[in-house]
Amino acid sequence: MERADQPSSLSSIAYNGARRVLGGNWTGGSTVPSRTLYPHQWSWDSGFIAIGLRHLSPERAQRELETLLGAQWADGRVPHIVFNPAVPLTAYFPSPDFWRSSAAGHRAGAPEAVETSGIVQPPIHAVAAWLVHRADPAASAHRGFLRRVYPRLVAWQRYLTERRDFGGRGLASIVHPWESGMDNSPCWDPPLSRIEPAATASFHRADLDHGCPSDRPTDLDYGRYVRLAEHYRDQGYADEVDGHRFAVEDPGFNALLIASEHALADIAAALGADPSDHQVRAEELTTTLLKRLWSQDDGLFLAQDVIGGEPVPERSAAGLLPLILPGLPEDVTSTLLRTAGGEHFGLGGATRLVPSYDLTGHAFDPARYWRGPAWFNVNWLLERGLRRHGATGRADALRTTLLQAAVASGFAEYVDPFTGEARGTRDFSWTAALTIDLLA
Ligand code: 9YW
Repeated sequence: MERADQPSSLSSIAYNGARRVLGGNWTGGSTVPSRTLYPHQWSWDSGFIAIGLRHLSPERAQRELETLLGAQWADGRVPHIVFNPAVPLTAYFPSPDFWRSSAAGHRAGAPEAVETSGIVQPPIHAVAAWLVHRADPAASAHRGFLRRVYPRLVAWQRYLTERRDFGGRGLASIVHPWESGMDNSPCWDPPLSRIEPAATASFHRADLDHGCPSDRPTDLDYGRYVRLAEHYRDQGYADEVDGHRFAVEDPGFNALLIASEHALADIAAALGADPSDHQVRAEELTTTLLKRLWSQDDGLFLAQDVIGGEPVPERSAAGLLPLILPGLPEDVTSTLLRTAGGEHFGLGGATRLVPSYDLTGHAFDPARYWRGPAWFNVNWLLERGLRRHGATGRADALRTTLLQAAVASGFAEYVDPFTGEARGTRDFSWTAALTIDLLA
């Protein structure tokens, strides 16, 4: 576990603290992101959590993913929340009575035995499943882990590349800001401005019972989130492009989609199946990502507003996430590396960790959720991206800063990108899980 560049005391404090957080947040079949703020199972959280858990217990990591995939809908979608029936409805908003997933008649085929949301989150899951398998291939094979999850993961990816291909070029669209995992990113402000917000008095924000209002999205944002989700629900969660008021191709979401397609190729090969369909698809999606979302002028990938028919002119850390991918042209990777370290994100200079949004952007706020603070999952992905593209020194430095910030912040949900000061909730699961992965 120890590395030459890592004082052993930091490693052991980080490891023991992270293990305590993950133990406390485990519910028996999955892990809550936070006992207070997020008392159910979240989709991309479980992917990151499984990546860390595999070092503590490969079997628990497998269960984490299998519990999530057990709530998959018949159309292949993996819901962004799987609700715990033992938790009171008032603990989190929107609760199951808002989403009404199990109500009869949904063409999308939501499960009847469990309540879920109807939207999705970024598809990190095949990446996670492959890493979990590799932690203990013999035990994984013995339990038939890959064999069970592979068809579900394929159905999930095909839901995204087929039913969510609203731009007609092969990339998946998100239909709600929550689907990006970066809820109130300034990238969603222009497409959201078309949405009439639901009246604030029509819902109760349970998040404000536990979170500080200045760290959270605004009431205006929430009014728009509620309106969009109600509309999707009232259309029976159908995915006809004309039925949507918000449809955006997000570079972060699509980078994970492509990384997962590569992971499916590895999984197929491990199962003795032909990986070539996944490989070809990953290459085609990468070509499309470059054609459609790359902006040389901005030095990173931009989101594309599918309904408005134009790129969203905002620099978000999501636009750096394709760095995790193989097969990018050399000039694109070198530009991305320059952008990460330049005035907009400041890595290795003005900032300790990459902020979620452009430091020079008009909407930058170092405290407010996805409008500036640094997040551990984003920085963990970038650490892998830096390493993949040979920036080893910068990856090592980012890794050390991540470990220090995780411990100093009490495994915070997010931190101030300049000072590392804790923001949001503490004892946050993916912060703990990715700490363990960085130590391994
Ligand atoms: C919410 C659970 C989720 C994350 C998202 C994050 C937040 C839920 O928490 O959304 O109520 O705001 O934005 O990425 O998965 O940790």
